[in-house]
Amino acid sequence: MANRPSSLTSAIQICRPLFWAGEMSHKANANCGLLLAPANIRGYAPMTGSMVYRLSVGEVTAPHMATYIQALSEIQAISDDRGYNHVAGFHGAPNFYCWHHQNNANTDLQARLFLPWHRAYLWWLEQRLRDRLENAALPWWDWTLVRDVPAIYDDDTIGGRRNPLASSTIILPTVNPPINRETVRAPGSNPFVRLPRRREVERVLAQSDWASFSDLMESLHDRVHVWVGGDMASVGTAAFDPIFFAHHCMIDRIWYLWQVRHGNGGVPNALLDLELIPFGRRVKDVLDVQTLGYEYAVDSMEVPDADSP
Ligand SMILES: [Cu+2]
Repeated sequence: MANRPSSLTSAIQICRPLFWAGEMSHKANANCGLLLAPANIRGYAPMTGSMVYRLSVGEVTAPHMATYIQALSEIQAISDDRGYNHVAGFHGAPNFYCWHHQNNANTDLQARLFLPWHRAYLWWLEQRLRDRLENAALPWWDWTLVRDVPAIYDDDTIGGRRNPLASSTIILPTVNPPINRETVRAPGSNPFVRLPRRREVERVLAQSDWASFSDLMESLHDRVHVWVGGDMASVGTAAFDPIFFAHHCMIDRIWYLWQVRHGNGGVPNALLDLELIPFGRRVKDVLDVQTLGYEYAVDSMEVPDADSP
């Protein structure tokens, strides 16, 4: 599966959760809006010109990783508001728009915006990537299966060039003291924290009400930040480490899987109209991933190219 013969066309199979498959009923699958998408999608090209398929973090030879790496290295080189450094600053320093544990630095409001705010955040970064390469999509790091920093995020160089997945340069001249350095990690160095296991995720997915699900997700999520360590362990700098987005993509995907199973019914009405600053979207605008232009392709497999002899 990892090595894709070039004579074969990759097909992305949608809506067939792999490791929660046993728990997914056919009814849940049938309700999944993803069935609007054809079962076989040639290559990774968006079907409508506006949809991308998020896949798991793959090998350096995987086409979706090559596209992602190219787009990411381009936006890391941009210093204005289209660039990675600027977007990373939305989460932590200098702007701290992010929501964790019902709090945000910029308001006294208490609201369970962790999942919707971060979904809008990922979407925002994905748009900046897609400004460079239309097919670029965030990959997710499934830390229940890959129990270490994925190799592709660990290598200093890829193809003789700087690896944009390994680090980024934090440039924060206006914070006190100013920061101008590469991000760092210390994976697994905290003896009190381990990466969440599949059964823990399954337990969280079984929660049927929004509040319990959101809170348990958030604490699983916290552990991964602490496990990666270094900049990831601090809200102020976490998003400057490119692995942040692979981790949060996994979180967003689990929310998506929860939505397939439980719907949105439990999201309180009071939450739906809250604005997700600075993305110009409200909670109700981010409940359906398709309207944000992406899907989670859960599995990929090879099928013979119909056009090849
Ligand atoms: Cu986080």
